[in-house]
Amino acid sequence: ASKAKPLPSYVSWKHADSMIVHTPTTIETKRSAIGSSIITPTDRLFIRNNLPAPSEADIGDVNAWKINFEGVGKPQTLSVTDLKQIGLETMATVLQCSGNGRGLFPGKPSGTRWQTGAAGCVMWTGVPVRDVIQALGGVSAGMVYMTGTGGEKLPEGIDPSAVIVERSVPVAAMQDAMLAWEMNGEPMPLAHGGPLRLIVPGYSGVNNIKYIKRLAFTKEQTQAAIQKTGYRMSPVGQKGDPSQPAVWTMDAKSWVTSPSPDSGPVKAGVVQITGVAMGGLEDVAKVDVSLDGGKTWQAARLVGPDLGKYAWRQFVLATNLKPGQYDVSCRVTTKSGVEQVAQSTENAAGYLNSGWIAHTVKIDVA
Ligand code: MSS
Repeated sequence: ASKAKPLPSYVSWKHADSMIVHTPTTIETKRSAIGSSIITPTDRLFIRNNLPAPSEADIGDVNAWKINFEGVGKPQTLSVTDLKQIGLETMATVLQCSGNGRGLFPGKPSGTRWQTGAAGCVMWTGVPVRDVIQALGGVSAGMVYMTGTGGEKLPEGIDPSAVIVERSVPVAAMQDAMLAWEMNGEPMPLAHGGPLRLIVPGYSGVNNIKYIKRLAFTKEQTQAAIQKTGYRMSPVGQKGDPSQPAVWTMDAKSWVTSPSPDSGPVKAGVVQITGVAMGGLEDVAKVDVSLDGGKTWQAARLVGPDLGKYAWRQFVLATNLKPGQYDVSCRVTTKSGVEQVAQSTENAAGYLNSGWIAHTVKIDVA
């Protein structure tokens, strides 16, 4: 393993021992550091920025932050203060980078070699998008996509569409979406998208626009490169193009968090095998655990309160382990009976790796 890199200054408040710093803009949570209390502590939540995050000086007064609404009955610019008057909701969702698990694909897809830690379960507070849109006279007729634009300052001398973080999702995703100003009980940290962030439950990380400055209902997907050619399920060896599926919704997925190779040796005797499980767009129904790489399975117990279909569940299996080596796997099944896949099809950029085989951990019990 290479020498641990220090946390960059804009996230110096993160819990260093829990994090793996890939680059200053890609920082993941160690497999064993995700915790067992469902919600991922903010100082342990992963970071992914496609552009450098704005500074406090760039942002100014957080309540005065403005967002433009377009493609609605009464297009308007509203401040965070205005939004706070319209409505209030709290919800938990899994925030997971599209590339989480990329480093576990057998090939070598380009991009950060994330393991399991570009994901967390977060409690968001803000206003439901549908309440705002209702106040603005509803979505204009014929609109097919909801398009969010990030408020970063763009580097000069480059075609803005090549770098801007702007994503389109199907308009139906608006029903459960939120404009959030609070995260895990605190004002939204700048690094995670404060003053205002779009949360699109069930959709992968990139669709959850930070520092959102525009929400538009549009007939077409944005022409921004991050949508047009980026975040596409491109076959290995091919470039991204609009004919390939966009990286939108997440699949059923689970992984063991403890024991884990990064949490030290395991003593023979009773071991609590724990992990996290998500259903994508659906509730988790059950999680099975295997100690022999998938030959035999045992039902785990779901732990703690159910925070809704967009949150993850944590699970535990107490088992007596003799000294030896074990291939520990887990597999989630959703409410409608969809089982986590054994293997995700590898794609050029290594997106959406949900296969349980690749997420298996080898543990040594002594
Ligand atoms: N937003 C903005 N504005 N910018 C950027 O860069 N990124 C993405 C999202 N959003 C961005 C945004 C991504 S890509 C992700 S994952 C996320 O975000 C992350 O988050 P955090 O808070 O954790 O950092 Mo992948 O799919």
